[in-house]
Amino acid sequence: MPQETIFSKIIRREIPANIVYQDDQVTAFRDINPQAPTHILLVPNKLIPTVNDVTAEDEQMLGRLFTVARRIAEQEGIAESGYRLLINCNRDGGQEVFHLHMHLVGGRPLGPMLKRA
Ligand code: DGP
Repeated sequence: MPQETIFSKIIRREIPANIVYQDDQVTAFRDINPQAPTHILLVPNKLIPTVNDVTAEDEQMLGRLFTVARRIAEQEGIAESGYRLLINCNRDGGQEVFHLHMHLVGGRPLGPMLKRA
C-alpha cells in the first residue's frame, strides 16, 4: 500500500484546508503556498502517488480532474484570461507531495512555461 500524505487527511477533512470543491472522486483546495492569485490543487480522493502509478482504471477519474478544473476556473473568473494546469512527477518534475495532484494556477500572466535551469 502506498503511504498516505497530508492530502489524504485534507480529503477526509481531518485537518483544515480551504476546500473549494469535493465529490466522490476529486477534492480541490487552495494551495498553502500560492504562486498566483488563484492556485488550487485538484486531488483524486484515491491515493495514487505519481503519474507513474496511474492505470486504465483511473481514466474516468482523470477526466473528472479536467471537468472540475474547468468549472473552478470559471468560478474563479479566470477562464477567459487563461490559466495553467500542471502535474509534477517525481524528483526532476519537482513533486513534493506524493499524492497525485493537478495545480490550477492563474489570475496573472504566468510567463513562459519553464525556467532555464
Ligand atoms: P508539488 O510540488 O507538485 O508536489 O506541489 C505540492 C503543493 O502542495 C505545494 O504547492 C504546496 C502544497 N501543499 C503542501 N502541503 C500542503 C497543505 O498541508 N495544505 C495545502 N493547502 N497545500 C499544501
